Amino acid sequence: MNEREQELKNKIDPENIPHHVAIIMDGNGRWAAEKGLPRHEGHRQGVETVRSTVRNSSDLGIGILTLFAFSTENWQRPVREVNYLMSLPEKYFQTELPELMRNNVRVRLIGDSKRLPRKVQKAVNDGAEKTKNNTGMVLNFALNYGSRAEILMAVNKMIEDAASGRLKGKINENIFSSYLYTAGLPDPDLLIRTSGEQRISNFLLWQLAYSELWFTDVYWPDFSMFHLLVAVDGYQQRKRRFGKI
Ligand code: V0D
Repeated sequence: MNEREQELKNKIDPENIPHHVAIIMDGNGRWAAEKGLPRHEGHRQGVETVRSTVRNSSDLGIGILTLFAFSTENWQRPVREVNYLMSLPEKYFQTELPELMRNNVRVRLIGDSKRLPRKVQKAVNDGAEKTKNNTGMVLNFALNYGSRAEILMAVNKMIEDAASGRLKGKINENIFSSYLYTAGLPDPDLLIRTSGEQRISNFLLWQLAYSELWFTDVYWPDFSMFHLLVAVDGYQQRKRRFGKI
């Protein structure tokens, strides 16, 4: 950690770290375009930022990190770009599995993974399987994820379960949550979106109902420990302000 980061770190209350942080990792393409590089270079650098952010989040004591890696809308990108993106999960585990094990990180997936290419399904299932007994931070990758589709999937499952008698009576918030991909996980305390856009973009619509939203202009490949600490500090300041009222 550099001096600027250490200074911020000292400001942060270790008792009040957001337990669940979700991130919309935006701006890889713009980062590459500004440097005159092809888009895939932005994605490649984006994976490096995933690596460092996983380590930094775990070091900070964040309990759950949820990363929006690929949305159901991302299929509309050029085929070559989609193909490149689909190679990333396998590459990620090839290089990162030892460190994930060392840091005791458990990988989980949210989204409609059944509709991903076979080799991607295998890579992510293997990664989740190999890390399933780790007891440290939960690293949740949202892959082929869309929140409205998730809500409809949940509704349709509830209809099915009601018809077969497995689900009885009125549906409350807890029952509804248990039908979502995020079943068993607490809602995010903090959502971070990089690259200047201030939208939720069909990400965790139900789960973000009470979350603090933090937007930064920094492109995802440039997102560092410093920016994570700024976001956590901002989160803590907002919480403190609430406490005073
Ligand atoms: C590119 C920025 C890690 C966003 C981050 C398939 C776009 C880097 C993964 C990954 C992507 C996903 C699941 C998993 C392990 C790793 C990833 C995609 C894109 C889309 F189990 N980075 N990453 N997946 N990028």
